[in-house]
Amino acid sequence: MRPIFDILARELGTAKVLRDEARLEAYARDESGLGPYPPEAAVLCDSVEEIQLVLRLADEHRVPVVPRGLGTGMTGGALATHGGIVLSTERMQRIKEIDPADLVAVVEPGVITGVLQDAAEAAGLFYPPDPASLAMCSLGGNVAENAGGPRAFKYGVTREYVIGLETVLMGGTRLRPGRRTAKGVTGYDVVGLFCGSEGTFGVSSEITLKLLPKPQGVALLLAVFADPVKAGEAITAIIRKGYRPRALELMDRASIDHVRPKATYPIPVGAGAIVICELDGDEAALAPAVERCAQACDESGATEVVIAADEAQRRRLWETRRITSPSLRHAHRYKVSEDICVPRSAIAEMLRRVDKIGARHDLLMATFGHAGDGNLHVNVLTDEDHREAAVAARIQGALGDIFKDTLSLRGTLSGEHGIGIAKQKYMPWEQAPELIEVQKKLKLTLDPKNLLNPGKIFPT
Ligand code: 2HG
Ligand code: ZN
Repeated sequence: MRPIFDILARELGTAKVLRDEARLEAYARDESGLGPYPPEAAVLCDSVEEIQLVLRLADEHRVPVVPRGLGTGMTGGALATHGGIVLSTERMQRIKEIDPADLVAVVEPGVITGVLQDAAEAAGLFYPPDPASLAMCSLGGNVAENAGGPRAFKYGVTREYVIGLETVLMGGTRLRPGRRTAKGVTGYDVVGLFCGSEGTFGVSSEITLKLLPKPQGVALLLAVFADPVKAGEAITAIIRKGYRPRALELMDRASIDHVRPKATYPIPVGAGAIVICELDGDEAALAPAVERCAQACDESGATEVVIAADEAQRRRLWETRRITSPSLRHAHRYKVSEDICVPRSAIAEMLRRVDKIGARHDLLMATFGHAGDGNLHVNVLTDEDHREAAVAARIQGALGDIFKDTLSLRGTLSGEHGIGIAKQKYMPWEQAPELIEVQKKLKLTLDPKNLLNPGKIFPT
């Protein structure tokens, strides 16, 4: 047994240093479906000092450390593929401040995203980033993955809200990059660099977030189309007209049909695709804005447009949208979720190609997600044994085609889930060797022994 675990147990107490197989099970998986990769120990930190201790000792003893929020990541970023320690910030759940004058919140990394949103709203404020897992993901994980969600269409992703960090490097050095002010260009944008670094640069111990005033009103409409391509064209039409809903989502027939029996919102039967369009703003401007979007959908061939009657109905529709991913995972023996992103003008074309890819490889596909951003969750599903060579080859063939088509349309491999271990082999398809090399050098500048979340993002 490595001596570091005894030292950690002595310093932090055995309750915070988990070693037994049964307890480690919970830290061996995430939402990627990859693994299991049980770590040798999971250390549950309560403070920045404890994070520093773990990273100092791990560096001295040359033990890999994998930072973990609440394990909702979809690309294996929080998996201990190289053994070692999983450092969990799940217990650091304090909202330290919500300041309506400075328009900031200061939080510990284990705060659940939805909990911060509710607390901000209770103070008349607004924290926009809304990953679908908002009821069970943490802000530390959101920062590491630069998480996004439906409202990114109008408000952008996590990086746009993280203005300051306290973060600990491998070896234990504590840094406080960023600011509390509305603006600031002192030095490099180190905060921006850490957002989306997938836990390979440092472990956040405190996050300062920008808040907005809470929008006065919110309204939602749902438009039904014969097929996803038509829905994609409607989305492009709304964007071309310069309308600014806060979310512009799509669900295709496979996603809708799957989720309908569990839906708390009655999705029209026979829908080939739906577009969910949510708007916010001043009450007086809202009704005409909804009307304009509804008309754009009509003109693009919607067979039905329904406006949510009240707040309860609006919430029910989002619940239905949010359960799509976990529900598909439970229903199928194998699910791999992609989160490609294509330029907005190419949304309909990508949907056309996805349809062909499913047919070509004889695989069930369900596509949904943040289509207004061109960010499509193309889910490849099968009930066959995905470990069987022929099935695995079909799945790999489909994924390869999805990425090839995405890149040929000038898109990108990942719009919100990151690369992790799920997509690292495709990195050279998108990025030149020089660019990958620069990023690897950057990583080694911050972590010269390559011990913090090793083996992620880049091809190994
Ligand atoms: C969502 O938007 C999540 O629901 C998960 O990003 C997507 O499972 C998926 O494909
Ligand atoms: Zn998503």
